[in-house]
Amino acid sequence: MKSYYVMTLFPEMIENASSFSITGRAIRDERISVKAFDIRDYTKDPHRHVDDAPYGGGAGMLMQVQPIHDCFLAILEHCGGIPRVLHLSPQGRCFDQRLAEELAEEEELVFLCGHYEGVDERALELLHTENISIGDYVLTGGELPALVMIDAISRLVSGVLNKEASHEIESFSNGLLEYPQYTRPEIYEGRRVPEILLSGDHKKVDCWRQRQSLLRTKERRPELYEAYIRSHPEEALNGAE
Ligand code: 4FN
Repeated sequence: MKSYYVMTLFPEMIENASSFSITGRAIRDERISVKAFDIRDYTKDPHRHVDDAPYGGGAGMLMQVQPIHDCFLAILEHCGGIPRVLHLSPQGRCFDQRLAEELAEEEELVFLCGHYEGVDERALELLHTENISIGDYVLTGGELPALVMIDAISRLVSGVLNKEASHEIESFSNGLLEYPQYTRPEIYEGRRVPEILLSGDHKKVDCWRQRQSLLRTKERRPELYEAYIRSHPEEALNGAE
């Protein structure tokens, strides 16, 4: 079983969100475990404070090193090895499918979620954190990024998806966007499902879908298209589209 430990000031946010859908089932099936550790439980401050003003002045508060360090030491007690510690941070390397695949191989992962203006630098040094970002926008904390990562990673863990779904993983993560998809009814407000999808000719359908994926990716995510064509040059669209 893969174990994911989340150091956070809002443990309910982690436990609640991961109890639904595919991650929820994976937890119940004991394929993964997601445990939130409340950093506040480890403070030695009589008023249970976990934050303080920055040395040198400036706006806002920082998370203090002591509760984070002691929380981490408590997590280590549950770990078999030395886990990678991922600090969710706008200063991080961008999280992508390739990193999700790499992290899905790890038996244990620790996530550190920041709040306020961030974390005392010494906590990051002591925990040997790797900074990871989910994208360029301002957030109020690292919990949603940690949940995004756990969602993307867990579905890659063996046995978490059903057979049909895991068959789709390869095509889903080949680096192209999905082709347009349709379900019943065949006509809605005069809009028909493309004729080829009703033809029953699976070869033609596959061919149409692959071309639609390439067209869409080139149009909507040109940088993903360029990366795909570098590894599959024979599939390049000829430009007459
Ligand atoms: N964000 C930016 C620049 C400066 C600050 C922020 C910002 C939460 C603790 C970090 C944000 C985005 C993606 C964690 C943003 C992420 C966070 C993330 C995050 C509170 C301090 C903070 C230039 C990116 C807009 C707040 C840019 N992925 N500070 O959001 O934790 O993981």
